[in-house]
Amino acid sequence: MTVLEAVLGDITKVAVDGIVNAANSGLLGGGGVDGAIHRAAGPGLLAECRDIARRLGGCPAGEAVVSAGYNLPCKKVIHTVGPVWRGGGAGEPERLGSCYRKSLLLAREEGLETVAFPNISTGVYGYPKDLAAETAVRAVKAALPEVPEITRVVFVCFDMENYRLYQNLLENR
Ligand code: AR6
Repeated sequence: MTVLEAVLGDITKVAVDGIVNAANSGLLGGGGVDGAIHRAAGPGLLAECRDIARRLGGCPAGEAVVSAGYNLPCKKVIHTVGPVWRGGGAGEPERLGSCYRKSLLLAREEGLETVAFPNISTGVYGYPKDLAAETAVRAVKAALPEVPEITRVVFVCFDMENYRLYQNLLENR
């Protein structure tokens, strides 16, 4: 059975096979968790992201692409693009759920057994934290049967509010 857990901390420090980045569709870095991941990984990550962006023309919201981990402790970084919150009626829950599902499918394809997610879209993109947490946990649970090799999924929370939300949701699983 896959273990789902919430931890409070910095995703660049978590010991897992793959971490997920809350990127933007240009894939060329940014602030928040994206900035932290690029800083910790070093310049090789930006070079590879530039190549991916050139090849694929970027990454639309709800999709995911994979790169190496460079100086990070993980093997791979999965870059997914969350939706910008526009009030909830513009397909935001579907897109956000898709970020989690597609990231797990890609992790499986890459042979990763342990994966850490940040709280996608809940920073600059303005998604309400409670709604985002519910969607994240629901989407991950729904995808688990498709990714039986994945043994551990960590929700890495950077603030206490998110940490408490995830702890509550995971207690009631
Ligand atoms: N480890 C874990 N979580 C973090 C870290 C960290 N080191 N740093 C921030 N967070 P955001 P978004 C949390 O804004 O809303 C970027 O510029 C943060 O507290 O990083 O999806 C991209 O390039 C919040 O809970 O991502 C895009 O342009 C969560 O990570 C845009 O921001 C997500 O916040 C994406 O916006």
